[in-house]
Amino acid sequence: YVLKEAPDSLDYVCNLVKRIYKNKYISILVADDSATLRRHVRRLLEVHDFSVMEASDGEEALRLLSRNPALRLLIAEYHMPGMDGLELTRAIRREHRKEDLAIIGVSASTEELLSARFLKVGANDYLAKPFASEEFYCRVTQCLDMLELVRKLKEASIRDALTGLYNRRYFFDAGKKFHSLALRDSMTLAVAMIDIDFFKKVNDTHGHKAGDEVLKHVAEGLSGRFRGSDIVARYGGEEFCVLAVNMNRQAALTVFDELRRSIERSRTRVDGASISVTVSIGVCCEPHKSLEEMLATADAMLYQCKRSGRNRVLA
Ligand code: GH3
Ligand code: MG
Ligand code: MG
Ligand code: MG
Repeated sequence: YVLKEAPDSLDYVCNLVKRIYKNKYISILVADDSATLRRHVRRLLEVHDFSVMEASDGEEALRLLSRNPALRLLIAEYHMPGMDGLELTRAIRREHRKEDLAIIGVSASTEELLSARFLKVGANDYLAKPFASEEFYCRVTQCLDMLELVRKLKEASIRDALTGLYNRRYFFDAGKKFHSLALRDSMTLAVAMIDIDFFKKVNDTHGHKAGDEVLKHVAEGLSGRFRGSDIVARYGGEEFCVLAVNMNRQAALTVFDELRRSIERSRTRVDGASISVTVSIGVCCEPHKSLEEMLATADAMLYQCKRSGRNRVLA
C-alpha cells in the first residue's frame, strides 16, 4: 500500500509524517477545577497523541486561549469557582467562532437542560459525566473534523483550482483591505494585469491540456516573485493580477519587467514539447484611485502593450 504512492516525492513524505503525527499538531485545552478530572481527560487525549493544556478555572482558560492561538478545542467543565463553564463559553464566543475553536461542555450535574444551555451559548457539543472514553473520543474527533472541513472549504473558496493562486473574489476582498490601509498610511501600491500573449495559439498548437500546463507554469513563476504580503491571483482565463504593497512606479517597472523577462526565458515541457510564451503587463501605481479604477487603468495599459507589439510592460 505504502509503495503505491511515489515514495521519493516530498509530498508523500510530508503526508506520511502528517498521518503518523496527525494529532501532535492539535492543541486541546482542558478547563476543570478538579486536578484529578483534568488528569483523567489529559490521559484520554494523550493516548491519541493530542497536545494538551490545562486550566483550573475560567480566567486561566481565557488567558491560555489568548496566548495560544493554535488551540483548536476546549473541554469546559460546568462547575468551576468564579466563571463557570457556561460563562466561559459565552466569553469565548465573543472572539472565537465555532468553526475556529470548538468547545465541548462537560458536567456531572443533573441540572435540567444543561446541555441545551451549553449549546445555546455557543458550545459545539455537550457530554454528561461520567462518559465512556470511546464516546469522548468520538465527540472530540467529530468537532475537530468539522473544523478541518470548514478550513478546507474556506481555503478552496479563495483559490483557483488549476493554478493554486488566489481567485478573483479573494483578490477584491483582501485587495480592498490592503488598498485602504495603503491609503491611510500614505503608502505606495502597485496593481498589475498580466495577460499571456497569443495564448490561443498554444491551445491550438499543443492542445488544451498543454495550455493548462503553461498556465500552471506561469502561475508558479508569478507566485515565486512576490512577497507573502502581496496578492497574486488568477483573474480568469490566461489573465493574472497582482497587488503589491509598498511598491512605487519605478520599482514596479523593474519588478514586472524582470518577471516578463523570466517568463520569456522559461519553457514549459509537456509531452515532449517545449513551449515558451510571453506576457504583456499593464501596471497602475495610483492608490488615490479605487481598486476597481486601478485595475481598469492597469487593463488600459495592458491594451496599449498589446497594440504596441506585446511582450512588454507599461505603467
Ligand atoms: P492576446 O495576445 O491578444 O492576449 O491573444 P490571446 O490568444 O492570448 O487572447 P484571447 O483572449 O483571444 O485568447 C485567450 C485564450 O485562453 C482563449 C481560451 O481558450 C484560453 N483559455 C482561457 N482559459 C483557459 C484555461 O483554463 N485553460 C486553457 N488551456 N486555455 C484557456
Ligand atoms: Mg486575455
Ligand atoms: Mg486577449
Ligand atoms: Mg492573451
